[in-house]
Amino acid sequence: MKPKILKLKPILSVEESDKMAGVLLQKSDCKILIDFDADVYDAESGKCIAKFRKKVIPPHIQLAAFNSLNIAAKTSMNRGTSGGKVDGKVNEYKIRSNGKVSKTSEAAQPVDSGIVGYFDRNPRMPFCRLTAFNQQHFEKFKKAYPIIKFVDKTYQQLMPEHYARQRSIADKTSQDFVIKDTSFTTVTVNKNWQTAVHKDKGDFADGFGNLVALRKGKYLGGYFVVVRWGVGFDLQNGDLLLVDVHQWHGNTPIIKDNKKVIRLSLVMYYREQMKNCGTMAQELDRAKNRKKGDPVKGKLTIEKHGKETKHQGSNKKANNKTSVVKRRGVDKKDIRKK
Ligand SMILES: O=C(O)CCC(=O)C(=O)O
Ligand SMILES: [Fe+2]
Repeated sequence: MKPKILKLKPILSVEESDKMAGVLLQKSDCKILIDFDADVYDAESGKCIAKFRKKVIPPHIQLAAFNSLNIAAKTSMNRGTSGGKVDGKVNEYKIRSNGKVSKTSEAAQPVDSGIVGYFDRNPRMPFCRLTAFNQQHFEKFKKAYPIIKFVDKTYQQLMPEHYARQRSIADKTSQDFVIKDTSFTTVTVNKNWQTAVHKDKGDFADGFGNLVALRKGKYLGGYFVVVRWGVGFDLQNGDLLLVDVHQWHGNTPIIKDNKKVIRLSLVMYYREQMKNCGTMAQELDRAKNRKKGDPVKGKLTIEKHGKETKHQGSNKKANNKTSVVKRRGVDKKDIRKK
């Protein structure tokens, strides 16, 4: 069956949708619910908002991903706007008592969200690295690889132009920090979490979010809603949603049948700044030799004994060094700002 083509008029202006930041949506915010194959476009600009495909992911691939990634979503305080509002205020970077802006964004509420794959530099950790999950559970990561590869292939088929641009950047990135043979560097894993209205940040600006929900037990809702068009998607097991995550979006409440129910959502993407990563060996050197004020951006040139170091960046070498990083305790907290 061919997907339905829907051309939707916005129900909110840009200004009105901006005001939705941090809001927890209600079911009534979802004016049109999509639970069939559909390509959704903005009627005014003609731009694609989303492509939704039902039951495309084989069950054994979903199950392997669920079993290995279930522990990836850990309580996090770093989900920015998507954590919701506190006292009517959207979470922003905190101003410290000394007047400086805190480098860590504090979510309004702790949420169960984690990251898998690789991560870029940030002020607190100015070096590219494996996520803590990949360092500690690489075998589990390997079991989740088939779903990542499958989603990547489907992304290529459904959005060839966006994919080609994203893949070209991924191919130019140090392969030590790209999920092998894909256009992705990173996967966000959320557990039973109704995200408040937010826009994703840090991912490839011209890319689409690739979303999957792995469901265990029965629940209703948890629809992924793009607020400006009031359009929601009901992600069941096996479904894939490619969506413009740079539009305001959030979930409707997740109404669980019982306490054991799990909704594990996976968001696969390329982190824009990872194009600046050196090889693993270079980044680990950077982690070891970093000094206050090291720039976060830009390719690395490491000076050692007056000479520029040449790195071959073999994986074996990198993995050995990873344990050094772990011992130094610098992998304690992966920061994600969305
Ligand atoms: O779980 C979902 O449906 C949405 C997740 C999301 O938007 C995010 O992690 O940025
Ligand atoms: Fe999002």
